[in-house]
Amino acid sequence: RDSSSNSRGALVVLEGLDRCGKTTQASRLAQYLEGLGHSVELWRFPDRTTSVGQMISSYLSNESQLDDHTIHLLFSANRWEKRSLMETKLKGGTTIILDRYSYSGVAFSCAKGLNFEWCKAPEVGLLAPDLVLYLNISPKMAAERKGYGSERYEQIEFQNQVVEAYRDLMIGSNWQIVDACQPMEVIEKELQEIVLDCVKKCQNGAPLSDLWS
Ligand code: Z5A
Repeated sequence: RDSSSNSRGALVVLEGLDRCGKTTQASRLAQYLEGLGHSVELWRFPDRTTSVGQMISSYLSNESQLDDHTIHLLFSANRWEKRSLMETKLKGGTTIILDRYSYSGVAFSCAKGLNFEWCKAPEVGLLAPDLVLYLNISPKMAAERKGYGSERYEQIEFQNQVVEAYRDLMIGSNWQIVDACQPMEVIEKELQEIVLDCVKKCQNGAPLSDLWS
C-alpha cells in the first residue's frame, strides 16, 4: 500500500433493491482487496448493533411501529453515530466497503411518500462516498431470490416505488450501474476493476468530501 501522507482508504457504497446481491458482493470485494494487501472493513447500514440500530431492527421486523419521519431520522442518526469513526478509518488508510448508505435512506422514505429534499436534509454533511455501485435488478427478479418476503418493505409494489426514488437520486450523479442479474462471478469481476481504480485514486490523495453540501 502507498504510504504517502495523503494516502487514505476509499469509501465504496453498494446500493440497490433488497436481494440484489449487495451483501454477497460486498464480502467478495473485501476479500479481493484484502488479498491484494489493502486494509479493508465491511460495514453496513442499518448498523443494528447500536441502541439506535436496535430500534430500527425492531421496526424492520414489524415488532414496533414508528411514524415515517421518525424512522427516517433514526436511520440517519444511525449513520451520524458512525461518521467520526468512518472518517478516522478512511484517513488511517482503511477502505470501507459499505452495504447501503444515505441513498437507501432517501429512496425508502420517498417510496413512502415523504418529500425528496426533506429526506436528503439530515444526510447533508455525512461523508460522501468515493464510489457508488448500484446493483440493478427488477423488483420481480429480486423477489424470486431466496429469503425474500420476511421484512417490512419486501413487497413488489413498494420496491417499484423504491426504484423510482433511486432513479431520481441517480440524476446528475456518477454512479456505476451494474447488471445484478448476471452470474455472481461475472458481477464480482466487473466490480473488482471499478473498485481497484477507485482505491488507487484515493491512495493518490483524492480529497474526502461531504455529502450533498
Ligand atoms: N433502509 C431504509 O429504509 N433506510 C435506510 O437508511 C437504510 C435501509 C440504510 C434493511 O436493509 C432494510 O432497511 C432495507 C432498506 C431499509 N429494506 N429493504 N428492502 P438490509 O440491508 O438489512 O437488508 P436487505 O436489503 O434486505 O439486504 P439483504 O437481504 O442483505 O440483500 P442483499 O445484500 O442485497 O443480497 P444478498 O444477501 O447478497 O443476496 C440475496 C440472495 O440472492 C442470496 O440468496 C444470494 O445467494 C442470492 N444472489 C446474490 N447474487 C446473486 C446473483 N448474481 N444471481 C443469483 N442469485 C444471487
